[in-house]
Amino acid sequence: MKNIIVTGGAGFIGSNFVHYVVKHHPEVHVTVLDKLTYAGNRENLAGLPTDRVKLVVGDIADAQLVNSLVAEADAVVHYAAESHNDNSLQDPSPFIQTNLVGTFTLLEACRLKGVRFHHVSTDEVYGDLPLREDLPGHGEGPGEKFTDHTPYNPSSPYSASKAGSDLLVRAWVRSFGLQATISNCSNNYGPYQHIEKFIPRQITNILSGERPKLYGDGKNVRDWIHTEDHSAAVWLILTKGTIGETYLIGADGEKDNKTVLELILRLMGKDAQDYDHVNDRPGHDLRYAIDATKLKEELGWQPQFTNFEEGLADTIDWYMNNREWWQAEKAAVEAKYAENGQ
Ligand code: NAD
Ligand code: TDX
Repeated sequence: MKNIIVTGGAGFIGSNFVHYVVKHHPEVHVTVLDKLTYAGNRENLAGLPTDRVKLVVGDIADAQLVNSLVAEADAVVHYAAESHNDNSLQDPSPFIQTNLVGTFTLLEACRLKGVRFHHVSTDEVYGDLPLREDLPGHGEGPGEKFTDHTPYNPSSPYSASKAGSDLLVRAWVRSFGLQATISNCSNNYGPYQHIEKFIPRQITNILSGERPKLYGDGKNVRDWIHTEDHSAAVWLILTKGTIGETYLIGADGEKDNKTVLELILRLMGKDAQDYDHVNDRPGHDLRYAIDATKLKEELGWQPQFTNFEEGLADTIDWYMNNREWWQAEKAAVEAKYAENGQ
């Protein structure tokens, strides 16, 4: 595994993975293929050694470009996607183009060249779970978290497009013998996350003197994992995972949105009630929760960043210390939300 392509490597999780590989695997050269959409930023790769990381600005749906890059690679790690649920409710079309047609284009290139493929996906393909308080026994029994046997049941155009891309990968494995694995991870947090997403939006609201915005009653639960733990899991699956298998990645980090927001406010020295309730997201998934037993037992993965409060405090520091990274975009992101009463 000397030459890898990381698609979407200038986005949030992809760039964290590139930093992780540069730090921990000195023998590896990374080619980042990224279109630099609104969510991609070449600054996310700043400071990395140019002899080990090369950025190619281009579209994963450009078959000619993809074929030429894949011909030189040992593996493709596929992060590139349209990734924001709220955007998919306003305009689904780029989600279909990038997440489905783009993934198809990469799969065809890897099939033709016999190249290893790892597909990065989300727990949202499984739909949602009932809130623990609504479950008999309070949600501790089997079947009350997602496993790789949970039926697909996506809710939004975003999650449906990711579910479709996962199924394409499975078909390419079965029908063409593609050397591929899939991982479905829970909600990531950490540096370089776009300020449209929940945690950075609230931190940057507070830093800009605006009130944080909570959708609905804030009871919806997300299963938070630090992006560094996600990167370690993806590397392990890429190098040691069983071909054709799906691994779920999660760090037992379930928290409702209200709790997370109140913690952010407290860590930033504000009154924990100092936020607005805004319009809920249509079709808003109630709860995600991952059972990562397979990844732990088969590949020996364990999350390292399990102190959420500490990880959140570091993330807050990162946004405080990197204002120039987000400030220019803040007003436009908020104006777009305001159009929907959010
Ligand atoms: P992001 O939106 O921050 O980054 C996406 C990157 O892909 C950007 O750099 C963008 O420029 C690039 N891109 C978009 N369309 C492209 C195209 N057509 N060609 C080339 N590049 C393109 O997303 P993220 O949050 O870092 O998510 C990365 C991946 O991880 C996605 O596949 C997402 O589904 C998955 N995932 C995300 C989370 C999460 O919590 N954010 C959780 C589980 C899985
Ligand atoms: O301002 C907000 N207020 C709010 O209450 C925003 C932006 C979000 N929310 C809520 C909605 C969700 O319940 O916070 C929760 C998290 O929202 P997002 O950050 O938009 O994430 P989510 O919809 O859970 O999806 C994320 O995790 C799974 C990523 O964006 C996806 O790419 C990934 O697949």
